[in-house]
Amino acid sequence: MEHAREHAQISKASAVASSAVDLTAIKPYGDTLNDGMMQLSFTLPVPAGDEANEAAKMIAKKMGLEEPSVVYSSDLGIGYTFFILYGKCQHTIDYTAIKAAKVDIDVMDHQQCEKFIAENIKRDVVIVGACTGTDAHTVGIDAIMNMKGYHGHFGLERYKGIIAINMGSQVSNEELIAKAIEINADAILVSQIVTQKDIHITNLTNLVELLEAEGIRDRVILVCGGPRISHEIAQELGYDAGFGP
Ligand code: B12
Repeated sequence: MEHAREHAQISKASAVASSAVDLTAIKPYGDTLNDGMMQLSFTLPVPAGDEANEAAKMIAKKMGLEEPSVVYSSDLGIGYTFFILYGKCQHTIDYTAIKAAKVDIDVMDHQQCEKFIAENIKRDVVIVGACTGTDAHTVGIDAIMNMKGYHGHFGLERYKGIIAINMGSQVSNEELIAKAIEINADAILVSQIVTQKDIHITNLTNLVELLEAEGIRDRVILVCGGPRISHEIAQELGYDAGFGP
């Protein structure tokens, strides 16, 4: 009973807090509204110790965080230290003025997709996908393509009216394109999980260039996905759509 009352009080308090939010000037929230509290983590190439902690706080101050405090630091060995640090952000954002790029479509579920294909396309849709370049992460592309799917949604292999060919990982752009031409693919799906040194950008750009050179870019729907992919980035790179986690 006491627990339920506490819960009701907390819900009431949070409803009041959210109605007091000025959406034209939002800032990070930690303990109380507009306190600006942020947590960040990073590594410095210096051995752990008081000087290292001081250096971390100085970096945070230079980034505009006030009252920085190191709440955790750990020696990573051979002269590197990892930090978790709190600080107060002074900047605000006008949330009402934000325009985010979105995939602007009506989302169809499994049955609706199958019905749409049967009634409108009236033939099998051929889709080839791969995790490309040196990237060995298969779980993302499997989530989208494999029969069992992900998070309660079946993958494309399960769909009536779709022929889904999952080439797996570490597939070169050239191999992917050769397969797409061989099977006359309607769509190419690309997964990029490793993003170190922006390798995903280089690799995704190269695929578009090769498709253009082959003269087939306009004949396929080109979609990419991965943890650092957004629809906006995908479109900038010349893709029709992009999806993150
Ligand atoms: C499992 C794993 C591995 C396994 C992969 C096994 C396999 N068969 O896939 C193994 C052990 C092989 C591995 C190796 C490496 N890994 Co690894 N790995 C992971 C881990 C723990 C999980 C990845 C995963 O499966 N996620 C689950 C899936 C479902 O999520 P997802 O891939 O993001 O996919 C979703 C979306 O992104 C999207 N999506 C993805 N692709 C597509 C495609 C389309 C078309 C669409 C529509 C959507 C879509 O939909 C999916 C569902 O929501 C991550 C850390 C993490 N927690 O994410 C590190 C991680 C990805 N690995 C990392 C690294 C560095 C490596 C190695 C380089 C390590 C090393 N030094 O050897 C090697 C890379 C080798 C190589 N050549 O690629 C880093 C990448 C860092 C970076 N910024 O690039 C991570 C983030 C770990 C880390 N924090 O450092 N790894």
